[in-house]
Amino acid sequence: MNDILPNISPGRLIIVAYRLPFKVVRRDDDSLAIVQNSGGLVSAVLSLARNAHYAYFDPGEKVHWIGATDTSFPLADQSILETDEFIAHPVVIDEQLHENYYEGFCNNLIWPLCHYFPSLARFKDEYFEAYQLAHDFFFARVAEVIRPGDVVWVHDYQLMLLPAMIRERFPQQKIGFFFHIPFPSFELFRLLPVVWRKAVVDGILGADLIGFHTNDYVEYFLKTAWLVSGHNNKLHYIHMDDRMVKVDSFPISIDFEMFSNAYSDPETVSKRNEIRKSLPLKIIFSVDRLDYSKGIIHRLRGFREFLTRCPAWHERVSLVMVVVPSRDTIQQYQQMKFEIDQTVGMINSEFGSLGWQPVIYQYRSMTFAELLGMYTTSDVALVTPVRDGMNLVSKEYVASRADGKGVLILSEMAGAAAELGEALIINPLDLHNVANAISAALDMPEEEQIKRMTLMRERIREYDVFAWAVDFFTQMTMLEMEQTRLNQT
Ligand code: GDG
Repeated sequence: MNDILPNISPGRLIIVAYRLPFKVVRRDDDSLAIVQNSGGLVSAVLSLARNAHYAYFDPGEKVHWIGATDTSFPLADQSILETDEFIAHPVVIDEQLHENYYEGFCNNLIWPLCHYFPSLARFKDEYFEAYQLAHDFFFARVAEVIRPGDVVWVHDYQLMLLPAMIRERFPQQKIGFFFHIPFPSFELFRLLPVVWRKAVVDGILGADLIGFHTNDYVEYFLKTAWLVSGHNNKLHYIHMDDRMVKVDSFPISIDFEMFSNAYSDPETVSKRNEIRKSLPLKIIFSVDRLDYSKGIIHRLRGFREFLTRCPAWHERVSLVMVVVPSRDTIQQYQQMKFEIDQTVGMINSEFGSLGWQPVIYQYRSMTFAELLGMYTTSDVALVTPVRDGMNLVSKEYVASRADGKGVLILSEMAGAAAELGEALIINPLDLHNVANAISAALDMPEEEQIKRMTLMRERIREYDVFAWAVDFFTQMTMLEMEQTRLNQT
């Protein structure tokens, strides 16, 4: 990259995301250490920083990560805030502020609006005040850390005001922004009060490069930027007074090789044998966090419809449905869980027998080995969000099927559907459509499964999470070159 871009001098990479990707552990000698969480974003960032050929960042520098901590983080001991590759900068937000900022503005307003649940959105002045105030805390950390030449990469809906705050104080800084959830159509976005929606759009436009998962989200954002802020675009470029902003799609991905290699990992093999022994039937698998956007109830209704229509499959197939606990202190989520529990009970009591449980339902999280065991054993993965920014579970299922077998049923409302056209694409709200897809998946000949899987695997292998991150920064670099050229003319 340096050869191609001799004039670009590498700076440090500063990630700002709502959460720090670390947990605190106590060592045997009682001292504390921070341990990196695993996760797509962390791996992608590390690969960028480690790749010496990719000279956008200074390889001699650690990656700085600014993010909030949970209360277990021992702030007094600053010495543990550094790992071999990261320097963590904790942002401390007190409980009351956090309640209105994160639970309030982020999760009671932006999340439901962006996932097309406007009836669940709560509009409270104190939410927006807290959202702004919380940004001051994140910004203070950025201002402490930042140096000329650094690249700041801001993530997601919890930090939409931050790019403009950084731009105002550090006009020359290179700033990227990535949005992980769906950006909704203007008809949804316009429900935000006028001042709030303008602050949000102008906040995001503080970045040089703005990334979304799909072209649809890009189009919705561009239209919103025009209608809310009067900024028009030409082929995804917005010309501000003194600079250029680019808006584009970067479909986030996964570490393909890790999932693919895990197929033959001894731990996965042993889990697979365990599962096959205890459940010698066809297996349909689903796993997601407890959330109304994930379409868990719709999935159950579709499965029930399938059982009603296809008695020949009774006693021969089970749906293994894992729901990972999330936000379950909130009444709305408790209610949702109650409805799921009830629906599972109804299906099992209606169709089950002494030797057969149609839905095997677990409300817990799984270890990575268990997850891989399920991915690689399941005949069908049933992924039915009613709205999802991307959906990594669908990509992980495909990547882990190194045997080429298995069928993915995927909601058209997931960002991933734009890339995984060989899946059986369904509308999760249409239970007949879901039921038909389940039946087609269970009947699909092995040859066709392999044909579809192979195409999807190749696509994910090619554009994995590392390619995603490189793509983002390559575009940042091109933008910078273009800007330099324009400044010189
Ligand atoms: C947001 C957007 C977008 C889940 N349960 C267990 C477990 N997981 C892992 C999966 C997967 C991840 O969590 C879930 O990723 P998703 O993409 O499905 O969803 P969100 O968490 O809602 O993420 C989403 C994403 O950001 C990235 O931009 O795709 O649309 O909503 O990696 O494997 N992992 C383990 N045990 C579990 O029980 N080990």
